[in-house]
Amino acid sequence: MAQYLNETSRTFSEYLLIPGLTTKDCVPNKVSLATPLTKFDGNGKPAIELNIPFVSAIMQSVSDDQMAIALAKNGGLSFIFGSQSIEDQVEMIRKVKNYKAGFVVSTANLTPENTLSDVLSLKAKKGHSTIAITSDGTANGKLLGIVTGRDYRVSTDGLDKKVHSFMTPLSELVTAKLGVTLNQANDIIWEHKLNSLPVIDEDGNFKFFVFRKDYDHHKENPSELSDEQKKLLVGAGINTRDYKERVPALIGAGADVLCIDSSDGFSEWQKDTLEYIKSEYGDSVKVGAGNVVDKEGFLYLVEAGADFVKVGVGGGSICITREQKGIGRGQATALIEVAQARDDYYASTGTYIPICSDGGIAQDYHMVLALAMGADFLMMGRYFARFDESPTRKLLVNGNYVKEYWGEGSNRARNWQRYDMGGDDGLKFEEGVDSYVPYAGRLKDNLAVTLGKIKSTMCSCGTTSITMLKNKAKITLVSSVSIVEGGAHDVILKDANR
Ligand code: RVP
Repeated sequence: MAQYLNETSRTFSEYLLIPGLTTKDCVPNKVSLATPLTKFDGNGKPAIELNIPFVSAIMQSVSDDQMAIALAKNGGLSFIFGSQSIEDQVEMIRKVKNYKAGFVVSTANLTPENTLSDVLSLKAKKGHSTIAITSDGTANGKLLGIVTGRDYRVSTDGLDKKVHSFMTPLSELVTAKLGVTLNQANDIIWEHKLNSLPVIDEDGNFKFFVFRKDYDHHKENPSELSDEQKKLLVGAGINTRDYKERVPALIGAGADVLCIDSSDGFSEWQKDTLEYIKSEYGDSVKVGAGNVVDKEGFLYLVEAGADFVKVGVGGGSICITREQKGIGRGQATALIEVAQARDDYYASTGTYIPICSDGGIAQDYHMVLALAMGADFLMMGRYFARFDESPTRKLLVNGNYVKEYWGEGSNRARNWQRYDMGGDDGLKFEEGVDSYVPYAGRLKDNLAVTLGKIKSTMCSCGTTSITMLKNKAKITLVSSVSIVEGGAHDVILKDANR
């Protein structure tokens, strides 16, 4: 006989938080939103930690290199979608890792024998006005000088003028030796009022530029998520089909963390994929798995080697899996059960495996509820799809600006691997829709408001960290009648659009 779970499966909207004592030192600017992304290592610390508890969904309409850069600059992380060729995904990862967050390998280089015409066309092609002049015109040749817009005047200089006659030669350049830290490099930049500082090795070979404007950007984004070389962190989605080719290519391109992307992750396909990655790379490659909705699924993926586990089936805003297949579970109920399983696993083994609540966040307050219910971080699609930085078109529909947003299970995405049940004849039915979401502007501005709300709620609960919130939160179920009470009611609104 089938097993019946008597507990009703519930969503976030059915819960609220009860305020706790807010002490005077419990103020929003003291709240830390740092949270683990991957399994804790032997030192009791996560191998990777996020500065805000958000990752963007592994979707064509959400997570490309632009989104990844914007989100990492603000403390979160994107998983670049895997439903594209390995080459294209690798290229996106490279773009994020080469983003100018500190030491930049120069992509605009010439030799002294090149001409002003070459300088102008390279500048037009690459968009950089600082060009390194090296012995062989590569990014690692002997540095001989640099050319910037201040070294020539297009109106009076002949286009065939040789670079060596107008470049700023090495003898007049301030340079730094390889090994310099970013802070030291910035001190040199300020001391000498430079726009760029070339970094060279002991033999005079060119290695990097450090740009003044990057440092300014860096200061504007204090929660930036970057590695030791100040390169932004980025994740990548993978599938259970071509991982033997895709994973090495992504790791080679610098992906910091991987995640197996599947609507139903409680499968032997995921186990095989995890085991392959761990046997090839040991613990040096971090990989998440999912999605699951109960303890059994969680433990299965953990035993197979997952560094984090994603929770949620059928709750995504564009997802119709529940309607199509009749599988799934209310997101809140799934999360609460898996969070308990994670805590029990930690208590019995000493190993902490972070969990991610994926999909179904429809209101900002759902985020703080999900964290209180035990999510270490949240994956969101709809939320990020609304911003300038998402990869889709912004359109004017019925007088309102919208952005396109489609599911990975829609015909448009053609991501059949995500719904793979082992056959080889493609998908027979859709599990996602093609839709619009209201356009909302810049990611940074929206995040500031959302994070402000989360911090404010955490203070109302008397907590200043996500761990404290998980341990101290008091959560109550709400009746459908009291949900009505929670909005404006029994008044005539002056702004009918509210
Ligand atoms: P949401 O944030 O509610 O828009 O949900 C995003 C999540 O929905 C994704 O992270 C993924 O788990 C799921 N998804 C993506 N495509 C589809 C689909 O086509 N059914 N579902």
